[in-house]
Amino acid sequence: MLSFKNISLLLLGLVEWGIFLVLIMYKLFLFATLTETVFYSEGAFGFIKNIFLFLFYGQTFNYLRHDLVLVSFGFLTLSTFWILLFKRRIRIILLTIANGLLTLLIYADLIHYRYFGDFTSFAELTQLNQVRDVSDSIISLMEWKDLLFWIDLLIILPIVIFVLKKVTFPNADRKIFSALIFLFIGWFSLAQGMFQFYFDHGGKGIVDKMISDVTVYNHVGLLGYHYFDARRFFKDLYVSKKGISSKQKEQIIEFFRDKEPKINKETFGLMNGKNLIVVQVEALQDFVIGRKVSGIEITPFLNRLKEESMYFQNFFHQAGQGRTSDADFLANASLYPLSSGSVFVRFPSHSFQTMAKVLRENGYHTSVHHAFEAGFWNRNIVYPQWGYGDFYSKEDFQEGENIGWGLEDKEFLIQSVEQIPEAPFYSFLITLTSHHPYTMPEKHHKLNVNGINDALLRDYLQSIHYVDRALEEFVSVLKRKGLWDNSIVVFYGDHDAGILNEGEESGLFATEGSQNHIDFLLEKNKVPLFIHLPGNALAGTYDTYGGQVDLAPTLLHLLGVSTEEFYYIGEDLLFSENRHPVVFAGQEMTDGHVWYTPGDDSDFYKGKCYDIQSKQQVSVEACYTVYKQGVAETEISQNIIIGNWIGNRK
Ligand code: GP9
Ligand code: MN
Repeated sequence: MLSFKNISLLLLGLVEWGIFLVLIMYKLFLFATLTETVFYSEGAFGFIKNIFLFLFYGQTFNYLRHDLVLVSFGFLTLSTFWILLFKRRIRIILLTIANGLLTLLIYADLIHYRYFGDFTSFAELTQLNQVRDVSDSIISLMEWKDLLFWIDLLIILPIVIFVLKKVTFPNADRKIFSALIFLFIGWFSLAQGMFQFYFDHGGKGIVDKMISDVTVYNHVGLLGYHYFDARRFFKDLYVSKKGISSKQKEQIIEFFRDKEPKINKETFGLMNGKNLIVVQVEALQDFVIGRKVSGIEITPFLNRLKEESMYFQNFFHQAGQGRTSDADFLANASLYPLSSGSVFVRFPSHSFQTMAKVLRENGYHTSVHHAFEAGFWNRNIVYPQWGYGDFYSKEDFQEGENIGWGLEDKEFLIQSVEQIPEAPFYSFLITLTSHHPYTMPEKHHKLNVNGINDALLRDYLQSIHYVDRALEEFVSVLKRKGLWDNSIVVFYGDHDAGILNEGEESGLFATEGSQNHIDFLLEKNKVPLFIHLPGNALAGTYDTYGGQVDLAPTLLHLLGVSTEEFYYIGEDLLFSENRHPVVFAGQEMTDGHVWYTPGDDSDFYKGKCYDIQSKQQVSVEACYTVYKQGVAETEISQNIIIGNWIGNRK
């Protein structure tokens, strides 16, 4: 009977489930608000108003992606409708647990977003043991207002405990009928939202290429993103078991068959038999080079080094979510990293033509040094595979002063020199002191940064100033040991520091006051590259546009190892004609003439193209050639990685 009483009872039976849905939808909205993504600009009231207008008048708005709301609602309903099949007591317990778990996921995404600018991924969840090591960074990323995520649980938990203890529910309180209705509603919302995503917004392209996690989120919300991320993770697992398709194999072969050999004949083999020392410096960006604060140079040592070595002033980091590990992969394997997750984490056992492996085959001794947990980024699994004879990690270093994440760089670098194997050798060193959040004890603050308001920028500059001195001491030890004059010594930054905001104090500091968007784009990913050769050979400032992917061919060519037959995407930086583009994570790219920024899906024409010289936006067509090549290079890299191309060829 459809009496008033019956309807009321039905609704009452859905109360806790309804509350759960509202709370999680609210938290997803809160997430968007705090990260200033998608629909935040309308505020909560505007958001509700827009949903209302959409539901009753079919009006859609740019800022209200109705599919985004539908997908979130659909996922929530589909994943929890079955809870209605249980008796009320169990239902309440299950919903409370589901609320706790989803809150944890959304909150982890928030913290992740604050640091990395995107969300946690399935591949990272399998690496949760690393969380312990980053607890300091995580705490610094928390804010008081984040309590809004947890406050409902703080209120609900005592109520739940009370209700479960004191209240006896009637027996027949299962909601089979309601569960079925909501199964249908959930499925319908999800299907509707997904249809929109696939048909109206290029969803297939977005998910297939996974250009960026944020793009997926922009269309299908946080839960939708997690669904596609998990789907990709398991697909990868399957793909890497099975290998790549024969069409993809042909593409790889064709790509390298058509690739022009680019060797600078004058510099090839110039450093035959010399040692190679590569120092990857944590978060070192280029805007600090040559700059002063309160009349003091930020990097006095590197500024002097500029005169004695090759300094590339248009060199960029190309790391993605894998951060330090991506930079390491780019530099050592000359392939672009994955669009999501780290190669170290997702495919730690796959083979690559790494510099260590190649040089080892050429009679070099090889070592890698990093004073941190050996398991971080799976290094303990990856490095032996990559051809390093020795991996020196945290436990191999004697105790010294700890700053930030661990042993400070001076001690780290000096102790590393002791560990370096006998000549000829290749040693790869990864520094750590200048890691986010860049805080150091006061006594190490040697710059006067009083004129700067942005606390993070202040700490960053102090930290880089400190590292500059550490590098100076490192070089003086190399000189004392006679290594400076028979080694190629390389310094470069692993990735941006995550501190530059366009138009704000930090961004303006980096662009030296320029408000031009192009100036900001250029600075944000630029890292310095110094290649010092014995006798200051080839010293000078180079304009060539290049990135980390170009390091291995450049260095191997100097050492007289040809990479012509290698599956390397990079090109010798000393060969300056007709170069390939610099491609960034997220598929921005530049060739030094134009700069392409993609739109929010994979459609080339939705992107923006800028002319670097005139600093003006130009017709997107002007970026087409660069885009075509950049996308091809990225796809080839991904297939080589995922298909374990090098490993499977043996
Ligand atoms: C720690 C270091 C961390 O081992 O690699 O670097 P990150 O990837 O966080 O910049
Ligand atoms: Mn790093």
